[in-house]
Amino acid sequence: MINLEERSQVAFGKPLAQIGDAQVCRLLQDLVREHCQTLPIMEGKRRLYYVSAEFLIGRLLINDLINLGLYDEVREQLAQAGHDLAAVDDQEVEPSLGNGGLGRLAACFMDSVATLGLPGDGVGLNYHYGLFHQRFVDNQQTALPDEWLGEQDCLEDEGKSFEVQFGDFSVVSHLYSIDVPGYHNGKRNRLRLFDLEGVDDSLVPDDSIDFDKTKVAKNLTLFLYPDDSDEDGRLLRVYQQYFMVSNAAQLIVSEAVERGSNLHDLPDYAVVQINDTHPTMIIPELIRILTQEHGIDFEEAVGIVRHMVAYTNHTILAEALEKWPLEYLAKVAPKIAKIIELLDQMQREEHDDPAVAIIKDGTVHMAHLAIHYGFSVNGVAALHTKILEETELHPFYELYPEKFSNKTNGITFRRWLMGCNPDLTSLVDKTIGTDWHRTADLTPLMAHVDDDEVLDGLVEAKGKAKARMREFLLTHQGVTVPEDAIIDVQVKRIHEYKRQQMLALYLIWKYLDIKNGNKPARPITVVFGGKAAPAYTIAQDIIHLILTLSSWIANDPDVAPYLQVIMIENYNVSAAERVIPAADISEQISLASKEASGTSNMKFMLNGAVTLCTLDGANVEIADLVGEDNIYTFGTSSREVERLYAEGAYDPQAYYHKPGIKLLVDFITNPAFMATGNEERLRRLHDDMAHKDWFMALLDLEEYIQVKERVYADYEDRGAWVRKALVNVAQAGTFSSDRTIAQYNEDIWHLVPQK
Ligand code: NTF
Repeated sequence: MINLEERSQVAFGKPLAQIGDAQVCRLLQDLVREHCQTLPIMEGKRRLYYVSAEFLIGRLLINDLINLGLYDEVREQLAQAGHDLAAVDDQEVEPSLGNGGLGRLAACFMDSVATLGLPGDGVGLNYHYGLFHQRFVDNQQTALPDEWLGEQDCLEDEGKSFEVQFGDFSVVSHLYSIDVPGYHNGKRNRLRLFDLEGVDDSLVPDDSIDFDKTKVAKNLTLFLYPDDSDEDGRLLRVYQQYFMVSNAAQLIVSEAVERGSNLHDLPDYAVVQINDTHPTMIIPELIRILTQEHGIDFEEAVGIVRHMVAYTNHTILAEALEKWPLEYLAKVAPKIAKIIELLDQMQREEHDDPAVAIIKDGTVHMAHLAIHYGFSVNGVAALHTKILEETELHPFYELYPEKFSNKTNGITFRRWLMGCNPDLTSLVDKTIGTDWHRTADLTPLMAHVDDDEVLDGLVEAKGKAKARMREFLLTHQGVTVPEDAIIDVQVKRIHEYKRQQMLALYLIWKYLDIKNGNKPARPITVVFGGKAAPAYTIAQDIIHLILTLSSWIANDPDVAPYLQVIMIENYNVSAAERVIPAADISEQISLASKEASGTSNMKFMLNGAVTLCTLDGANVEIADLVGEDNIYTFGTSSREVERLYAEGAYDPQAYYHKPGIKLLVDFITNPAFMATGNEERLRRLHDDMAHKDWFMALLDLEEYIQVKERVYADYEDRGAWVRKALVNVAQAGTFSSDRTIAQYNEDIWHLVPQK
């Protein structure tokens, strides 16, 4: 039994009804913390260590209340005292420990690992200022430090420290952790975050993310992905990575020994999943510890590590596949560089093929190291894994077919339905009962696709979610969204391959069409959200185009009543939780073959949005599940895209000069429009699209415009549309991260679940 009334009296000497949202938030955080601390930590001889540079965990309060089984009771007691849980939740500062899909995936996975009763922890770094806080000034992105640590942060001090030896100095770490309670199972795991002892926050100014990158012994855990456009920045990333994995490896070895390992049997005690290539140096680091600190001979150490490390690939984009100059590694961690050279030699003795070499021309290919010296490689959606096997990693697939497998991504329904969409959750409960809370099976909803009561319920739930989003956008950005607007959303990191610029070109088309007198049946609100890496100029230009278009349209009285463009400032998990439940249309328009999986596509579907997509990543699997009547697909196939690249056969000029396209691209540099924005940015983007267009936005543009018009028209057949939406919800169960994690465990980790 919890008694918030009494807690309020004890903490603040006031009745619950008389304290503010911030105080209520404090009460609930204390409540959650106390409950978590009473839960035993999951036990098991063999444990998972999920090592990741990012954990985009989002606010914890609601998710923890749900998992601890306190949610309904708390909501009720708060309501009786006149408090709204969502408003209280808004008081929590969102931790800033991740960036995009890869980091959010890691967070969903931790929730599912705990929920399935598997003993396993996340291991990463405690960034004081995260990636950055995005602010828009003059319709451009500026990056500020994201200060999330403070009085009410969620970190527990584990009281553990390790020494990490770099080339010419050493540092000491300090371990903090965040509880990860399983859903209704009375146990917890932890997210374990290493910080740097003596880290110096004063290196960071208030109003920028520039800092002295050379003061490594003081800056290591200040930022996630510090700018790597210069050598100091690249070296700093290597320092961070080695700091992360050295700590992780020392933790793994010391805990295995505590549990009884003699280290020759280490794989019976620990399995390490490395999330993308950032943690790859854990392979040589474990070998170093086993050989140099525990006297195990080199070959045996290599064999031990080979049985305990598994690698997940999250991208085929060349620039995201990490390669470090060997000399960087030699400077940061000379012992590790030496071991990598030995591993490279060993590998060459087995396979005489430069395509699979670890070191090429003095450069270390981190993915190659992970594949040769790990026991498992997986892609994150069926198409992505197929591309890895057949193309990108084909020579490795020939060598080690048994190491490869697919693990299609997933999302936790605790956060992405129960937590963020209470009205849809109650509708589903009322319609099919609550078994899905455990099984994620929503297919019983299929029996209701012609049930008017359920369809009306879905319209009502969507309406309430839209109201919450409108309130969020009004308070956070001062924009008013029309009540009856179609909500059309593209939220994700800004990147050319995701093709936000293609949606921007559509908006120009739509703007001109409305100017020509073709008024849409109802207002359309297009919502963007996402950050661009500070060193990625074209992505900044795309943000500028979107923001400039947004103002341009808002200032045109002929068009503003029918078309609205909003770009959410500082898009993060909390904003996603407001926007995704409200969406009617989910934009997943990457150039086919380039989006490894996508995970927002799954969140939108689960919340009853209809997907408008290319056949890329997990969209392919969504399309198979819902059937062609319940999704809109378009665009050049991934096979054809691969051919165009291979043959250098795509010529953007050929598309640019089509009259219908030229008009749209040239709008960007039309003098009147340009006068409202930044000429340099708009010209650069225009020229890039017309002459380079590396991710082929112009290739698919005409078809995209046609399909979007069809989507908006179909939306007006309200009965048919809502039916589509319900089919999407009903088929989303496959994308529960509980399913994904069960597969990782079955095929890769082999942990024994706790009952
Ligand atoms: C991302 N990769 C992919 O771009 C997404 O398609 C995928 O859904 C997520 O990973 C999760 O698997 C990255 O963020 C990175 F860093 F690998 F580029």
